[in-house]
Amino acid sequence: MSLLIKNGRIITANDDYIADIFIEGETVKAIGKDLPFNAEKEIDASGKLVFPGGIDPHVHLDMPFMGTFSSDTHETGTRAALHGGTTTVIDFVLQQQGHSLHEALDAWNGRARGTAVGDYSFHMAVTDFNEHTKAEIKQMVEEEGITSFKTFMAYKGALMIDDRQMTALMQEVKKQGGMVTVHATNGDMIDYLIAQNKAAGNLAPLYHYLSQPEVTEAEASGRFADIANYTGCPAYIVHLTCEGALNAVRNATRRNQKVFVETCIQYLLLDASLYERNFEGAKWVMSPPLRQKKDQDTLWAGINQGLVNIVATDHCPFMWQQKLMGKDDFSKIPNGHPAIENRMELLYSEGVHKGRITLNRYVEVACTNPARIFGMFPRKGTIAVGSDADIVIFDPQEKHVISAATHHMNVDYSAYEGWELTGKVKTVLLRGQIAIDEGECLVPRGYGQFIKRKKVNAFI
Ligand code: DUC
Ligand code: ZN
Ligand code: ZN
Ligand code: ZN
Repeated sequence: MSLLIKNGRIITANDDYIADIFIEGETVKAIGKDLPFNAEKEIDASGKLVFPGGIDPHVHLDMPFMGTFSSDTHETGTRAALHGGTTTVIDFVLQQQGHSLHEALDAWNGRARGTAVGDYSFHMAVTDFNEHTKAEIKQMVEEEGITSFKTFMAYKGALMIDDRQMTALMQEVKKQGGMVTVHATNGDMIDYLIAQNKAAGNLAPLYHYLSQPEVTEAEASGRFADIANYTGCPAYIVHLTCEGALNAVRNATRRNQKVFVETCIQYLLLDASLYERNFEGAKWVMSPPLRQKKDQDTLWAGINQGLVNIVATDHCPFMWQQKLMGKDDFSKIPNGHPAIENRMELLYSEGVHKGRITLNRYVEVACTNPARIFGMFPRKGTIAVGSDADIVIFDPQEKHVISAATHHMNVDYSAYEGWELTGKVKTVLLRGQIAIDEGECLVPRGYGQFIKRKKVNAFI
């Protein structure tokens, strides 16, 4: 199939110009003014913005967690992502403690292969680092194209590794050309505060927030950066939420260390006052929790300072019935919120439309940096000759309202119900196919491909 997108305003991380894009098969073949090609299909993109497909490098699809499974499968989650202009996601494979990385990968392949609608890759979460796991790191990098290794400094007894394991893992990952990523919060402090609140009869969602104060994240972020600096391992902090944690990263830059930082859309837009709504606050029970307005300001500034490199979601949806598991005990509320479909439009409306970030910055943090940092660039994350034709045609004027009644995620509430946005995804291409057009998905279950990733270049 060949396709010509005419007269769109093409935005990449660096450029902003009006041109035509000629696509043949899965990739972009030519870009220029008045291209002299005949295509089987033409799309008039006059007056529209044309972005690279969004990349969300932090999602949890069909994940066993806290006694249940996140409610979007690889099929429903990637389809919803496409509706919102995200063409590639990176999902987390979770090693079970006492088991191998391979067993976990087999389980995730079993759920995602042949079902995902959009393209996807995997991070490998190492929850038990030992001699056997160590031997598997090289295989993951060399054979599976999985080059990022997620760690948890919290969730003791299920996911957490200690600093001894962290140091050893970083040494091995560095050697094999990978990157270590982290959920950076102090698990022991949090476990103590949870127990203290429960003992005092403080059981509402508000106490989820009060059990994970800013210091738990700032401390762990600094400790992680220090261990990474010592080992020389490329390092990335997922879902950074607050001023204290960003200051730990800022400090690391003073010794010329680069620590990559991801925040998530909810930490830019929502704050902890939502936990004052009694049990309704469970909709936003996630870890780390939402923070304060001053933290939102810090994060927006961090994006513009180049300290915050990526805006992801940590999409981890649960049905309201699942949230009710914690009706009488905040520590049993499954952690996570749905956003995979809303990220690109929320960030455009609240970021670009409201003048907080430029169009180029928008593409950089939502599309290009995720591809660069995680080894998919330039195949993904930009609009260029030879790149995959993953393209979003976007109407910057159209207004619309977010609602669970109209979203495509498999979850029965929206964390952004009633939000009025300016700017809407109109058409989405994934590897040259029209995947979404005017709210309809045109590619089948199983269209999504697993994307093998390259080794890490720490100096991007
Ligand atoms: N935080 C969440 O809110 N959900 C999934 C895992 C995590 O760390
Ligand atoms: Zn296997
Ligand atoms: Zn996390
Ligand atoms: Zn997560």
